[in-house]
Amino acid sequence: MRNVMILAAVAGAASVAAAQTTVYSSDFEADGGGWTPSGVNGDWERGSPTGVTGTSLGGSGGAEPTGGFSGDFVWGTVIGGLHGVGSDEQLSQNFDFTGLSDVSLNFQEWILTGSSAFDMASVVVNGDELYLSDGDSGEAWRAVNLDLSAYDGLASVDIVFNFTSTTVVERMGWYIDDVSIRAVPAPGAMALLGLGGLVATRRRR
Ligand SMILES: [Ca+2]
Repeated sequence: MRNVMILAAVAGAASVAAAQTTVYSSDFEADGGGWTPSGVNGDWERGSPTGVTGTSLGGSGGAEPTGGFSGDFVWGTVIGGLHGVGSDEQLSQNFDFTGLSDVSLNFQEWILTGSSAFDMASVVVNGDELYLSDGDSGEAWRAVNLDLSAYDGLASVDIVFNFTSTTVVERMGWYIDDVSIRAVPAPGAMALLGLGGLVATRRRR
Protein backbone atom coordinates (compact mmCIF):
# COMPACT_ATOMS: atom_id res chain seq x y z
CA MET A 1 0.00 0.00 0.00
CA ARG A 2 2.81 2.37 0.86
CA ASN A 3 4.54 1.70 -2.48
CA VAL A 4 1.35 2.38 -4.39
CA MET A 5 0.87 5.68 -2.61
CA ILE A 6 4.44 6.78 -3.34
CA LEU A 7 4.09 5.89 -7.02
CA ALA A 8 0.86 7.85 -7.21
CA ALA A 9 2.57 10.86 -5.66
CA VAL A 10 5.43 10.70 -8.16
CA ALA A 11 3.02 10.34 -11.07
CA GLY A 12 1.05 13.32 -9.80
CA ALA A 13 4.17 15.45 -9.53
CA ALA A 14 5.24 14.43 -13.05
CA SER A 15 1.94 15.50 -14.58
CA VAL A 16 2.20 18.87 -12.84
CA ALA A 17 5.80 19.21 -14.02
CA ALA A 18 4.80 18.85 -17.66
CA ALA A 19 2.45 21.84 -17.52
CA GLN A 20 3.50 25.38 -18.26
CA THR A 21 3.52 27.90 -15.46
CA THR A 22 3.42 31.68 -15.79
CA VAL A 23 6.93 33.10 -15.49
CA TYR A 24 6.04 36.68 -16.49
CA SER A 25 2.77 38.57 -16.70
CA SER A 26 1.50 42.12 -16.64
CA ASP A 27 -1.95 43.63 -17.04
CA PHE A 28 -0.39 47.13 -17.17
CA GLU A 29 -2.72 48.46 -14.50
CA ALA A 30 0.03 49.43 -12.02
CA ASP A 31 2.85 50.09 -14.48
CA GLY A 32 4.16 49.31 -17.95
CA GLY A 33 5.31 45.80 -17.05
CA GLY A 34 8.96 46.50 -17.84
CA TRP A 35 8.46 47.28 -21.54
CA THR A 36 10.45 50.10 -23.14
CA PRO A 37 8.93 52.18 -25.95
CA SER A 38 11.07 53.61 -28.74
CA GLY A 39 10.61 54.75 -32.32
CA VAL A 40 10.57 57.69 -34.71
CA ASN A 41 7.16 59.04 -33.67
CA GLY A 42 6.88 57.87 -30.07
CA ASP A 43 3.61 56.05 -30.86
CA TRP A 44 3.81 53.39 -28.12
CA GLU A 45 2.40 54.67 -24.87
CA ARG A 46 0.75 53.19 -21.82
CA GLY A 47 -2.64 54.64 -21.03
CA SER A 48 -6.37 54.15 -20.85
CA PRO A 49 -8.12 54.27 -24.26
CA THR A 50 -11.48 55.99 -24.50
CA GLY A 51 -13.21 54.35 -27.48
CA VAL A 52 -12.65 57.25 -29.88
CA THR A 53 -13.13 56.51 -33.60
CA GLY A 54 -10.66 57.11 -36.40
CA THR A 55 -13.14 59.06 -38.48
CA SER A 56 -13.78 61.48 -35.62
CA LEU A 57 -10.10 62.34 -35.73
CA GLY A 58 -9.84 62.77 -39.50
CA GLY A 59 -8.50 59.29 -40.12
CA SER A 60 -10.16 56.04 -41.17
CA GLY A 61 -12.94 54.15 -39.42
CA GLY A 62 -13.23 51.93 -36.40
CA ALA A 63 -12.83 52.63 -32.73
CA GLU A 64 -10.07 52.02 -30.25
CA PRO A 65 -11.13 50.00 -27.18
CA THR A 66 -12.79 51.61 -24.19
CA GLY A 67 -10.41 50.61 -21.42
CA GLY A 68 -8.39 47.42 -21.50
CA PHE A 69 -9.03 43.71 -21.92
CA SER A 70 -8.29 43.82 -18.20
CA GLY A 71 -9.02 46.95 -16.22
CA ASP A 72 -8.31 50.36 -17.76
CA PHE A 73 -4.69 50.35 -18.93
CA VAL A 74 -2.99 49.00 -22.05
CA TRP A 75 -0.03 49.73 -24.30
CA GLY A 76 -1.14 51.27 -27.61
CA THR A 77 0.17 53.08 -30.66
CA VAL A 78 -1.12 56.44 -29.47
CA ILE A 79 -3.81 56.26 -26.81
CA GLY A 80 -6.86 58.30 -27.78
CA GLY A 81 -5.38 59.21 -31.17
CA LEU A 82 -4.45 57.96 -34.63
CA HIS A 83 -1.16 56.13 -35.02
CA GLY A 84 1.65 58.18 -36.48
CA VAL A 85 2.54 58.85 -40.11
CA GLY A 86 5.55 56.89 -41.34
CA SER A 87 5.87 55.21 -37.97
CA ASP A 88 8.61 52.74 -37.08
CA GLU A 89 7.88 51.95 -33.43
CA GLN A 90 9.13 49.34 -31.00
CA LEU A 91 7.94 48.15 -27.60
CA SER A 92 10.76 45.99 -26.28
CA GLN A 93 11.91 43.90 -23.36
CA ASN A 94 14.81 41.50 -22.81
CA PHE A 95 14.12 38.21 -21.01
CA ASP A 96 16.34 35.47 -19.55
CA PHE A 97 14.98 32.05 -20.54
CA THR A 98 17.73 30.14 -18.70
CA GLY A 99 16.27 26.95 -17.25
CA LEU A 100 12.99 27.34 -19.13
CA SER A 101 11.54 25.04 -21.77
CA ASP A 102 8.36 25.02 -23.85
CA VAL A 103 8.22 28.83 -23.64
CA SER A 104 5.22 30.69 -25.06
CA LEU A 105 4.23 34.36 -25.38
CA ASN A 106 0.59 35.21 -24.87
CA PHE A 107 -1.24 38.53 -25.17
CA GLN A 108 -4.50 40.21 -26.08
CA GLU A 109 -4.62 42.53 -29.08
CA TRP A 110 -7.13 45.04 -30.42
CA ILE A 111 -5.96 46.20 -33.80
CA LEU A 112 -7.23 48.56 -36.47
CA THR A 113 -4.50 49.12 -39.00
CA GLY A 114 -6.44 48.00 -42.06
CA SER A 115 -4.01 45.77 -43.88
CA SER A 116 -0.86 43.89 -42.99
CA ALA A 117 0.46 44.78 -46.44
CA PHE A 118 0.85 48.46 -45.53
CA ASP A 119 0.71 49.19 -41.81
CA MET A 120 2.46 46.27 -40.15
CA ALA A 121 2.09 45.03 -36.57
CA SER A 122 4.47 42.20 -35.82
CA VAL A 123 6.14 40.40 -32.95
CA VAL A 124 9.89 40.01 -33.44
CA VAL A 125 11.97 37.70 -31.21
CA ASN A 126 15.75 37.91 -31.43
CA GLY A 127 15.33 39.34 -34.92
CA ASP A 128 12.86 36.70 -36.13
CA GLU A 129 9.36 37.80 -37.12
CA LEU A 130 7.10 35.26 -35.38
CA TYR A 131 3.78 37.01 -35.92
CA LEU A 132 2.32 39.45 -38.42
CA SER A 133 -1.16 40.64 -37.49
CA ASP A 134 -3.83 40.80 -40.19
CA GLY A 135 -4.55 44.32 -38.98
CA ASP A 136 -8.23 43.96 -38.04
CA SER A 137 -9.53 42.27 -34.88
CA GLY A 138 -13.11 43.43 -35.60
CA GLU A 139 -13.17 46.10 -32.88
CA ALA A 140 -12.74 43.38 -30.27
CA TRP A 141 -9.97 41.89 -28.15
CA ARG A 142 -8.54 38.58 -29.29
CA ALA A 143 -5.91 36.26 -27.85
CA VAL A 144 -2.59 35.69 -29.57
CA ASN A 145 -0.44 32.75 -28.44
CA LEU A 146 3.03 32.32 -29.89
CA ASP A 147 5.35 29.32 -29.55
CA LEU A 148 8.76 30.56 -28.38
CA SER A 149 10.25 27.11 -27.76
CA ALA A 150 12.94 27.84 -30.37
CA TYR A 151 14.40 30.19 -27.73
CA ASP A 152 14.19 27.79 -24.77
CA GLY A 153 17.14 28.14 -22.40
CA LEU A 154 18.64 31.27 -23.98
CA ALA A 155 20.01 33.82 -21.51
CA SER A 156 19.09 36.80 -23.70
CA VAL A 157 15.81 36.94 -25.60
CA ASP A 158 14.63 40.26 -27.03
CA ILE A 159 10.88 40.45 -27.58
CA VAL A 160 9.67 43.39 -29.66
CA PHE A 161 6.16 44.51 -30.54
CA ASN A 162 7.00 46.26 -33.80
CA PHE A 163 4.69 48.67 -35.61
CA THR A 164 5.34 50.42 -38.91
CA SER A 165 2.98 52.60 -40.92
CA THR A 166 2.89 54.18 -44.36
CA THR A 167 2.40 57.88 -44.94
CA VAL A 168 -1.23 57.45 -46.07
CA VAL A 169 -4.44 56.40 -44.26
CA GLU A 170 -4.08 56.62 -40.50
CA ARG A 171 -6.26 54.49 -38.23
CA MET A 172 -6.48 53.97 -34.50
CA GLY A 173 -3.63 51.44 -34.45
CA TRP A 174 -2.56 48.55 -32.23
CA TYR A 175 -3.40 47.98 -28.55
CA ILE A 176 -2.07 45.14 -26.39
CA ASP A 177 -2.96 44.00 -22.88
CA ASP A 178 -2.39 41.07 -20.51
CA VAL A 179 1.02 40.01 -21.83
CA SER A 180 2.36 36.80 -20.30
CA ILE A 181 5.16 34.33 -20.80
CA ARG A 182 4.53 30.74 -19.86
CA ALA A 183 7.10 27.98 -19.65
CA VAL A 184 8.06 24.70 -18.06
CA PRO A 185 10.77 25.36 -15.43
CA ALA A 186 14.02 23.40 -15.25
CA PRO A 187 14.04 19.66 -14.34
CA GLY A 188 15.88 20.49 -11.10
CA ALA A 189 12.91 22.48 -9.87
CA MET A 190 10.59 19.63 -10.87
CA ALA A 191 12.64 17.11 -8.84
CA LEU A 192 12.10 19.27 -5.77
CA LEU A 193 8.38 19.44 -6.47
CA GLY A 194 8.30 15.64 -6.72
CA LEU A 195 10.12 15.28 -3.42
CA GLY A 196 7.66 17.68 -1.80
CA GLY A 197 4.80 15.52 -3.04
CA LEU A 198 6.35 12.42 -1.49
CA VAL A 199 6.92 14.12 1.84
CA ALA A 200 3.36 15.39 1.91
CA THR A 201 2.04 11.89 1.23
CA ARG A 202 4.08 10.42 4.07
CA ARG A 203 2.93 13.06 6.50
CA ARG A 204 -0.68 12.36 5.72
CA ARG A 205 -0.12 8.72 6.64
CA1 LIG B 1 -5.01 46.14 -18.61
